[in-house]
Amino acid sequence: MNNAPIETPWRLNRRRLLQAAPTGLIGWFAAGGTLLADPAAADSPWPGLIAHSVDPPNAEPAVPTLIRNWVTPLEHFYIRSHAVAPEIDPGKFRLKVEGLVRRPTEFSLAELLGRFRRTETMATMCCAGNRREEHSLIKPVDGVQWRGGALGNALWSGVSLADVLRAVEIADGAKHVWFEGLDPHEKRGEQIIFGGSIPLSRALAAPAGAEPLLCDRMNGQPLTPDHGYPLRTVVPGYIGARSVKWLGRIVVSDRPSENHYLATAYKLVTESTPDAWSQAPALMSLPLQSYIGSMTSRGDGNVRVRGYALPPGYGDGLLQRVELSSDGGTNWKRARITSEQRRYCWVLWEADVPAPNARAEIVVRAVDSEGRGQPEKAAWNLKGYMFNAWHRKPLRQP
Ligand SMILES: Nc1nc2c(c(=O)[nH]1)N[C@H]1C(S)=C(S)[C@@H](COP(=O)(O)O)O[C@H]1N2
Ligand SMILES: [Mo]
Repeated sequence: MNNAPIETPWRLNRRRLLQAAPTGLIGWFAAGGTLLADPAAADSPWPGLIAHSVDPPNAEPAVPTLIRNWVTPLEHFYIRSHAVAPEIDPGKFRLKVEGLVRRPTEFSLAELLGRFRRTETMATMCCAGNRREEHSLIKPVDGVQWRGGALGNALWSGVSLADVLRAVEIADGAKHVWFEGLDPHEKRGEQIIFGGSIPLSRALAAPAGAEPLLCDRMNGQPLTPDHGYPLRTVVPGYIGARSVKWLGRIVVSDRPSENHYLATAYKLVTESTPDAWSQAPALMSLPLQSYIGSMTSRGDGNVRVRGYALPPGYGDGLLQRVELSSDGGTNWKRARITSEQRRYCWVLWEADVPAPNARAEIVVRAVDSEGRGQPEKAAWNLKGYMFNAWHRKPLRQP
């Protein structure tokens, strides 16, 4: 990774944007609008991302940038790692598949990719900690204070996890599939690795085009070191933590993984007691989500609002509608979906809503395909996961 100072794309973009912007947008800037304001991007070693930390790498794009594309370009794809990316020699790399299987196997990359059909999955990866910054307004929690950019949509490609599991012949009693990363790091004085598991049923049954993958390519390029080179899992609809990067071992088991990131982290608890941690279920499916990315004054009393919405990871993984209010939730206006719509993929939307005055607040909420909406308020939890309250954004920062 290049740590040298760079001319930040943020400064370039802002200047270019101002040059190219329609007058309405310049008016919005001049009026102190909140569009794109992102000082932290200036210090980031990743062009295109706001850095929260460099070691380990944690960075997210500014949301106005993120929502320009339905398929997220790599330079704007968030990075969430618990350790610096390990250096892995692709020639020496081996994936072990073992546990409750009749044919435990060790695959080289070439064997894995040569033996199974190439499979593509379009899916949105999203961190369970996305929007933690807002969650911390209820009561502060530790962890990376993600804004609304800890997600990205990509075309993942590799081999189907189900194909590999069938080839090694799953034995009786198998219920869970463990994944282990090759990224040892220290946690409370101990060396641990990142890992987790998913139910076997999820690994085996998935709609075509949304299959969990052992993935070596992202948007047509080899995975970058930060995104898990040479191999990672991708589990559509599940929290990002279940998509294990730098995958080194798969274990089929009758029980969930005992790895820290499955057994103790990524759970909703309100107090840190052994009982609370052991009793809470491990988080899997992503919650329904929506977010306002940009607001542009139209000069006619309306404001054009753009953003994203993410269907939940349960059910059919689709959305019914996205709606906005500028009067605190009395009247709602349906947004136009401006992107493709696919299972477990986000949508981009836009809407023109009345801006009654400069202090007005715009609110967005999404509704899933079964008619369930987002909560107006979200419950606090110790780790600040799964925050999906209606997103509110004042037209102008006070
Ligand atoms: N081995 C390993 N896999 C990992 C992680 C990690 O730290 N180590 N982070 C997880 C988390 S919390 C998320 S949200 C996603 C982020 O994937 P990305 O960095 O490619 O966006 O990777 C997951 N897989
Ligand atoms: Mo995450």
